[in-house]
Amino acid sequence: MNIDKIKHDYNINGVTVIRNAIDAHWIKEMQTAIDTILDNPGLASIEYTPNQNKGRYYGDFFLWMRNKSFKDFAFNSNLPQLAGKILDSNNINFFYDQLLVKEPNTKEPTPWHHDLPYWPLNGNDILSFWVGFDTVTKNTGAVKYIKGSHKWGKFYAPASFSKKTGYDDIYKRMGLDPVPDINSNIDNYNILSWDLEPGDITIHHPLVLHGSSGNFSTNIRRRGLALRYIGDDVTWDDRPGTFISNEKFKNILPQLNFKKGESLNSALFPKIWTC
Ligand SMILES: O=C(O)CCC(=O)C(=O)O
Repeated sequence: MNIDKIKHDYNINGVTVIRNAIDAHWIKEMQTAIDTILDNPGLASIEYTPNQNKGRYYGDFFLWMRNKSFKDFAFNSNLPQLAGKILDSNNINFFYDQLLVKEPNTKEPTPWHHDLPYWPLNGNDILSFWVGFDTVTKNTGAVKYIKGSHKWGKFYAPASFSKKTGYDDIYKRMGLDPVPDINSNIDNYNILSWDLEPGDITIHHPLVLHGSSGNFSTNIRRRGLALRYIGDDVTWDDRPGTFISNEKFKNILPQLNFKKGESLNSALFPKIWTC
């Protein structure tokens, strides 16, 4: 693994891929863990696919708090150290994990968005790994990224992944410009996307625009997990309209009580790596 090249590509493009980054034993353990979660949805989980549609787009958050395999993977795999090296941080805290499963025949896309506006955070030392636990292709909803968009100097309003989740109203409180209509002008954008085998990962910057199509396969699943890590310069930001304003998050994070400018270092966002 060439860390300098990974850092270079991540910094220039806002996203990069690493092949064979995850050991096979994690893949097996996590496939089982994900299926357990799918059978036992959590308090903050969201079914993005409307009842009348085929397929299933399932979202869930902070899995590490209720499943030992998710916690082990997030804390004890090679990912925290990799985050530290890419971000050049002395310490890495875990922000949260987010499950994004698109079963076969799911037509719901993930809208174009960038992540930071959803989060009560300030800082640059933040990254997400996207780990696929199936073979992921364009047809099954491989995530697409707009090359270099993390350097546009934009902070777009969060886009709601589904109309029925209650987020639409929350996100409007921010008064930000919406993400432009990228799909109607797709030729104007430089899109990066990779087919992935289990074990491959992508790494993306919190301001790079990204989204995905549905899973149009009739038999191949798309089980994806995004893991968000934060480094040295990250502090709490209490601006209104971030995802924690949703009642669902109050169910799973009742103890949230940070003030603007505070470090997140705590039992909720634990320090899991030091250089
Ligand atoms: O899995 C997807 O479709 C979108 C992933 C995403 O938005 C993220 O990893 O931040």
